[in-house]
Amino acid sequence: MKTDLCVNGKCENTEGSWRCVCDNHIYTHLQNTSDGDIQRYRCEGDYQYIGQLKLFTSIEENVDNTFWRKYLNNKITPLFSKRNREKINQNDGIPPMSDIFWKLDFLNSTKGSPHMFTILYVLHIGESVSTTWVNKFQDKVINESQNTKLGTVIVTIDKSTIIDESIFNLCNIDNKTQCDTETTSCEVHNGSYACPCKNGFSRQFNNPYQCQDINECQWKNMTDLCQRGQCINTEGSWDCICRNQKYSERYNKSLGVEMKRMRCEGEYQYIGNVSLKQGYNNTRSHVELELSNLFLKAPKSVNCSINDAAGEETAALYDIFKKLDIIEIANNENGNQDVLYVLHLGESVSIKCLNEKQQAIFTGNIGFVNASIVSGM
Ligand SMILES: [Ca+2]
Repeated sequence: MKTDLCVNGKCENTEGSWRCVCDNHIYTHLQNTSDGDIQRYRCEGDYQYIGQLKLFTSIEENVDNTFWRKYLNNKITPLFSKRNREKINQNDGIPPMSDIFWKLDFLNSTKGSPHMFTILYVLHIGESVSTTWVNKFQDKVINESQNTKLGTVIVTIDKSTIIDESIFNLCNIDNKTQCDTETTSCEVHNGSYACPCKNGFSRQFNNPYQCQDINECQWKNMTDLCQRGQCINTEGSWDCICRNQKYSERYNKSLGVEMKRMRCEGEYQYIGNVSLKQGYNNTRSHVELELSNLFLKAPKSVNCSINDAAGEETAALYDIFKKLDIIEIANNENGNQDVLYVLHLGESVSIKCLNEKQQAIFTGNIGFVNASIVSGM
């Protein structure tokens, strides 16, 4: 059968023979297995799983990383690569481990209580399978409590595990992946890893390991990102420089994705007054808080036309509201209390508009009787 001759690859006929072409793999490995007189090839990737062995040794002298490397090469690797091992999950189409096993790479060793060691290794497999499956297969290959002798040291396996990817994986080990740490994050799934771009970066052509900065300032809607200022591109982000303005204000609005936007603003002050019914909690700090909250929570529809040279756009009051300072609270002849305050806004708006909008915001709230903006400053 054709698929048996060229597993995971494309079988191409040639004059007098045929060949197996592999693509879409990190790298390919042509495995030549003998099945009678027929040669078979298999296209493979490099899928990596982190294994852990807990071991006892008869002595502790000279049991170092060199010793463990040798132990993995001489005693453990042959267990995985031994041919004709019993197939498991055969119905799922997963081939025997010996067909897809590449190699074991030593990672590190740690010494626990006397005569006890833990070694970590990377198991390279040619196909993507779940860690559960690799664990199951390792259980069949490695017999716990099994003694082996390496040199003068007797090694007893206490426990073998394939570590669950969600707990510890290649991304957690320095230099084990090619993901660029500045521009990408690292994710693993069933033995392979990917390097998705961090926010503010986009995929570089043909490079799965690195991303490049997005120049947000070149976007068509840059004027939305940095209103009335100069957009400056930065690595992974951007900034907005305001000229001839007292300060800039950041605020978030949805541009399809969660995105910061900035607006250069000045400081414009208006004096207003509001009458509140007696009996209301008219302490200075309470009134200041209540009135400020009304501006901050003003409906989006409550906009004011901006009457500067640039402007036909409208600003929502909650966007340009800075703060409200109480000047004084005094009793009036109607038995109510007059509150005089300064309203600080980031944009210049007409007093007429502000009066209308403020009326809409206050009506039906706190002990409101009436209000007006007296003047701009
Ligand atoms: Ca940028």
